[in-house]
Amino acid sequence: RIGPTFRTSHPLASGPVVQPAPTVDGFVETFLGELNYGQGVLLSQSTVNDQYLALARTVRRYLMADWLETGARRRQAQQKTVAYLSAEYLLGRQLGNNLLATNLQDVADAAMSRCGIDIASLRAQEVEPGLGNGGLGRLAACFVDSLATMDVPCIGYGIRYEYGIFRQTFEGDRQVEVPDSWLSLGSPWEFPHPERQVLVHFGGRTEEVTDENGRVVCRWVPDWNVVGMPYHYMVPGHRNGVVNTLRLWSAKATQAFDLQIFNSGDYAEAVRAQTFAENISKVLYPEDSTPQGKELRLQQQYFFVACSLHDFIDNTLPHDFDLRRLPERLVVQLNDTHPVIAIPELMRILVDRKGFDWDEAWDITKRCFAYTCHTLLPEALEVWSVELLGRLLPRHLEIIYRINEEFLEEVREAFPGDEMLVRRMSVIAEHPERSVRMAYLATVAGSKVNGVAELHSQLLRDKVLPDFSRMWPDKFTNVTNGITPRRFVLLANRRLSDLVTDTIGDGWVTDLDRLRELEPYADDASFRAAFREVKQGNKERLAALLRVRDGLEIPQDSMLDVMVKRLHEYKRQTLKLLHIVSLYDDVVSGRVAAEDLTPRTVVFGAKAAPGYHLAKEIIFLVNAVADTVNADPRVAGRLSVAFPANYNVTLAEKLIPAADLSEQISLAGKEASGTGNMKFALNGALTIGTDDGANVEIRRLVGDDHFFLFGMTEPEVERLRPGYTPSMYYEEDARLRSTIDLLASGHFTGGDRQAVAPVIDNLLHQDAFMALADFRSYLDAQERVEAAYADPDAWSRSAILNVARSGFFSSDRSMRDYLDRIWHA
Ligand code: Z16
Repeated sequence: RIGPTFRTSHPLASGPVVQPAPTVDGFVETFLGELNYGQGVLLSQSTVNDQYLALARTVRRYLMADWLETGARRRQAQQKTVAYLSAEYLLGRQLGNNLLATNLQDVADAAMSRCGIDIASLRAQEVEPGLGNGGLGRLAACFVDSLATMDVPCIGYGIRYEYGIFRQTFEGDRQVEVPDSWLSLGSPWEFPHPERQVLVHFGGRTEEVTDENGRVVCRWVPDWNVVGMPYHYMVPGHRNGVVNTLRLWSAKATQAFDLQIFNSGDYAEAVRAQTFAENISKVLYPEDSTPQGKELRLQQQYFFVACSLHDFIDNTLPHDFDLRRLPERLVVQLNDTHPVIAIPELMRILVDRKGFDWDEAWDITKRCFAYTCHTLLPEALEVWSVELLGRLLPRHLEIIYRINEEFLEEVREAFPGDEMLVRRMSVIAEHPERSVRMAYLATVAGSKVNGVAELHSQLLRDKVLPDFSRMWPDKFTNVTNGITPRRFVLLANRRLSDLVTDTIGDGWVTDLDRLRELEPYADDASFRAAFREVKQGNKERLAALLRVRDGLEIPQDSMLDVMVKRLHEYKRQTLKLLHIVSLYDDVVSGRVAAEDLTPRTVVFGAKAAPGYHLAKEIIFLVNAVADTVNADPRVAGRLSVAFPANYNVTLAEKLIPAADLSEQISLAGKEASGTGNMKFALNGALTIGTDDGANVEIRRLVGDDHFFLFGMTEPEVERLRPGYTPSMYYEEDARLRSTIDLLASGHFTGGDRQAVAPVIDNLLHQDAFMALADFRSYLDAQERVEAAYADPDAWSRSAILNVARSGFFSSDRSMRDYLDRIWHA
């Protein structure tokens, strides 16, 4: 701590924190105060950005009393706290969410219009904090929302990247990445806390020394360090007076470091050193589920983990806390392998700094951690070379080795004489280079390991960690992902929310199972008509947005078919592309009359990792097909393709409520869960999907008749895998052949066959995710979609049943499952 905490018995110090009046007058007064005294401008001179910042600071004033009080209550109660450790939080815009949480939407609207301000333009001014890549980061944001709404003590720990996920633009149909300087116009939602900054060490060596009790102990002699500066963000519960904290760390150079170099007279070197330190939290790595093993990324991971554990143990727990009881007060949830270095870090704190003996420290550590795995892709399971880890964190490497030695002894005892097994289970891999398997470390140390959907958890046990699940069957569990209905229904889909609330009351917002009460209304013609009006309204809102945002025209009387998610081969955007080309081909070849085509607008949203070349080729091809199809009068009004750039949470909130059809078409066994699938179902879209991830559970809940299933099952995929020959499907299926030939001909690329070659060659000769094998089945399912869509009453009945039966996918339920199965908090 920098200086002692202020303590006084002065009567004002224990008095209540005062909130501004939640009236239009009170709001106007606070807003003008913020504008004049906070921002330092007159209303008459203010810019939209000034007004946005003042509005944000006004809203946060209404949350402040609850925040301070929640903090005080948590310090008093001394309950078990969930420390959610996540390298990513994909929060989305804060203003709308916080107005919703405080129930100040209408007051704020009225107050702004009294000031002559259009609040919509202020909302549009906010740059969303895009501190995540995709599903994993958005999941973390949904979880902290639910925990606040459920009044569970939780601190979300993470990294305050100066640049979040890049902004995507298209130039000549190709993705170009622009840095996301989300902080540059001001950051009204964050609070720096220099009094809680933490020093983090790196590098150097270890040595053995004799301590004051004559014991030989290990000491880490690091050779450089940085400071972690925490920034706090409010996480309000839904209208319940609770505000939890998200604590994100930013890296700074240490003063001592600076001074030393400044005194040496080398100014340029000092500045360089500062830049070096600050690089650690400079930018989010833009890879979703295929991390590159870069040194800076390991630095980021250790940086935020070391800050977070130190913060909890030394600055959050009472000063005299007996750390033997740590597991009663702390449970650390590891969001994927990114924060797994926390395990040796806690061991180091306990053994090297707090003087515990190894066994006792290990017992405490094991009871504090639990690990969530989010993938099945082998390339996504993080591994750090021993060379790198030993260079950056030599003491942690020693600790990992000792954990592994003792663990492998345990394996030998449980399964005597099986040295192959010992080698397979070792936390240290020997090939292709000696390295640390972070998922294994997490499994050895964690009290629980969970997958994120039933199928995924099963495959995790059977395919990814079979030896571990044989050794510790009870360690493995499932918690199916969820999404927050506050942001993704109430905020994103006001029309649907009002209809639902008018019909069954507003209890569903915090008890999503109550959507079941809508089931009978699926058979009520006037409800169905109202439901269709909601969808139509959302489509119009989307069309208006895309017109100004992207210059795109979305036809109104057409099925809105949406595929939005990161660009990845396993997710199979190319399968969707083949479908579009085959529909187009049907018409231009004269096989199908344009009038017989179901009017359809396909919307894509997807970012590709900047170094993922094939993914970027796929983006190019989608754009090229979109250009050609949209310009061809032969399919005008029947088929169009829109690919708005820079899909993010803000766009998702507009797109998803407008969708009729949700595309969830990954190869079975590859998508751990998916969460977009849940958002669509809850907003009344029907799913066309494979038997993968949480699709399995969605289909089981909504019913087979209200879900368009296609494609191989996971066991079928595995049976087909050996000797899979994609060109065989090309040879044997005339429709597929015609589709691929049209693509390959250069028809969509101004005659340039070279431009399509990377994608076509891959499909015909690799097709690692078997798009060609599922093509036929996908087309058949799309025909079932068209038949169903032709009957608007039956379609809306199905859509209503999707909403009514998807309450299970609330992240409140996910949190209850974590609490019951893992945290026991
Ligand atoms: C990620 O977003 C996911 C997995 C992963 O290993 C790394 C990242 Cl950055 C995704 C999964 O792909 C998705 O299926 C799942 O729904 C999501 O994590 C949340 O669990």
